[in-house]
Amino acid sequence: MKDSGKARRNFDVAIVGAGFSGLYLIYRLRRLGFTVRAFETASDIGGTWYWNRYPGARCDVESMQYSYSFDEDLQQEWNWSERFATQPEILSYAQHVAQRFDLKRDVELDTTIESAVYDEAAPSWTLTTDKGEAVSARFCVMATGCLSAARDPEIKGAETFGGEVYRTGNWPHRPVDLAGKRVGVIGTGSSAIQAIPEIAKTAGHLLVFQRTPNFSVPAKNAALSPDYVASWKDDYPALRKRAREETRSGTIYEFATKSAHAATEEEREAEYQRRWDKGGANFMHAYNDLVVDEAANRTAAEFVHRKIREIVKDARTADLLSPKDYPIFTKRICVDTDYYATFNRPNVTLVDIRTDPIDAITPGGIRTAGGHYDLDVLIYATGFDAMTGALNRIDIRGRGGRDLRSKWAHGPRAYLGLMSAGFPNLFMVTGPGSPSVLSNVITSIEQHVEFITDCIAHMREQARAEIEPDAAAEDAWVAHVGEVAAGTLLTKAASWYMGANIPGKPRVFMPYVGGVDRYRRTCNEIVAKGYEGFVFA
Ligand code: FAD
Ligand code: N01
Repeated sequence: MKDSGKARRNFDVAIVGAGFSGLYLIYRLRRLGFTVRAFETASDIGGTWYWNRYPGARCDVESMQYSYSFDEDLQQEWNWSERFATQPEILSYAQHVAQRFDLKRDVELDTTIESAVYDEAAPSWTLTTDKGEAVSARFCVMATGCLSAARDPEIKGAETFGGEVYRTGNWPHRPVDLAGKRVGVIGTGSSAIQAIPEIAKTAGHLLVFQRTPNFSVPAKNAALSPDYVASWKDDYPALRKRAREETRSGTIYEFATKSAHAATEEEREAEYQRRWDKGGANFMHAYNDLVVDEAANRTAAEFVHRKIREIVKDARTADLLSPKDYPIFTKRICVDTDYYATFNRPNVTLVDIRTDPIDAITPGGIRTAGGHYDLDVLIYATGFDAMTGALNRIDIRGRGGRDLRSKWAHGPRAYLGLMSAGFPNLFMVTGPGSPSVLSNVITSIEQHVEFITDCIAHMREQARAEIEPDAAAEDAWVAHVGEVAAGTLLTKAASWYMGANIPGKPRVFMPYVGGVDRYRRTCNEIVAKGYEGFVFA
């Protein structure tokens, strides 16, 4: 451990991360009278919306819903300009919240937490920063994000590339000029699907290196009308309550109550078309069995295949862009603006690296089995070590010096996705086993933060020093998360939900498919029963 010689500091609660989770934690804990300090790698707050500033980056949950609900004045005073907010607008919203509640004074920026070690005698956590400073706190909350550990793929020769290199998950803060350049994008996930149409507008030539095609639906983004904004603001408390308590996704969509099999082919076509025209992820709620019944699912997948064939003029490119080896909605649905149509541009080429794999990155571009592609710019849109990546990058040691990485070597284990047995007083926001990435994440963040901060306040009232999950309760929750996922089609895709995008990562379905409504009820019942499944000391 490096030693800065600075006096060791002590807080009631240490928070790692200053995205939407970390900011709300500071707000709640401070109001409850706790001393708190958040540590953030980035040079400013905002998390996801600080790092992912690639061209075209925006939200795919409608802006009237992708925002905090905890303060009525806040949600009334903030004005979103578009149906799906852009990254700069979401970042300025985060800045507005931080300023309004004076949150930044408790955030230490440009500071990465490298380790967190539990001292059973104290009891407290000692966090060590990359500057060699040690900070101690009775409680530690990991607000490190589910999609914050961006990754480069391991491709031979990557370090030899002589041109410019960018990553969607860590895009530069200065303007990037791609005008007239030969640009290569590796990856065709949500980030690439948003970025590609924008990059194509300026690049001299854009080569898209695709291994697995993704299903995408049009955003049909537009400026928000005053009437639509008023329809939300006039009824915000009730609508937020509905999203929280009556939806699986924490977002209000048009939820169907009937099976795809209950409709005729013509009715299905009309319904899919209506939702396609309206835009957004609402498409996936056309029938109530699309993620549980393969035949029902195929009707939606085939509709999107037909759309791709209609939009993309070159039949071979259309075929390559059509996912065929996993059901639709089993990877996160992408929401785009002109993605498929972009492949009609003369300056855009799709390279199928499934049949013509990348052999190496060279000083001048990418060499595949079939040839060499000359590039001035290489962009990695290759995703994240999701859900566990940011936690595993920290050396976390709990009771008896046991480390979390070893405990999770065969897959993450956490009770409610909030705490892991053997790691007392260490909480996680949107941890594995919580609905997190399957929901409007801000809805989930608010629920977790309220649970965690209420629990810490409860411990103060009850003069309790320690909390951790009972191992049997944790085992039962992990089994439940697996069972619910197995009852859907979601385990049928090699997705990042399953850890399948990271070589060597255990194939375990990580988020909780049961829904935010059911999850919230479960958490409330657990609290009502005196924090059932948790052990206090
Ligand atoms: P983050 O925003 O990821 O913040 C975590 C912070 O922790 C980061 O700033 C990171 O630097 C910091 N950190 C991590 N480890 C350490 C460490 N060891 N030391 C110090 N700091 C550390 N969700 C939706 O619901 N709807 C959407 O439309 C949507 N769009 C998205 C688009 C993109 C491009 C991405 C990547 C994610 C999207 N998400 C979306 C998910 C998004 O991550 C969440 O909505 C939300 O912003 C997460 O907030 P957070 O504070 O929990 O985590
Ligand atoms: O990452 P991804 P992302 N060689 O993992 C490819 C949220 N998000 O950043 O599928 C070649 O989805 C990989 O190919 P394959 C959202 O939750 C939301 O795009 O592994 N290719 C894939 O095509 C989303 O799901 C929005 O075969 C390689 C791509 O890289 C999540 O973040 C916007 C490779 C990675 O796709 C992650 O999205 C953006 C290799 N070695 C993000 N390794 C919204 O719209 C990886 N790939 C709200």
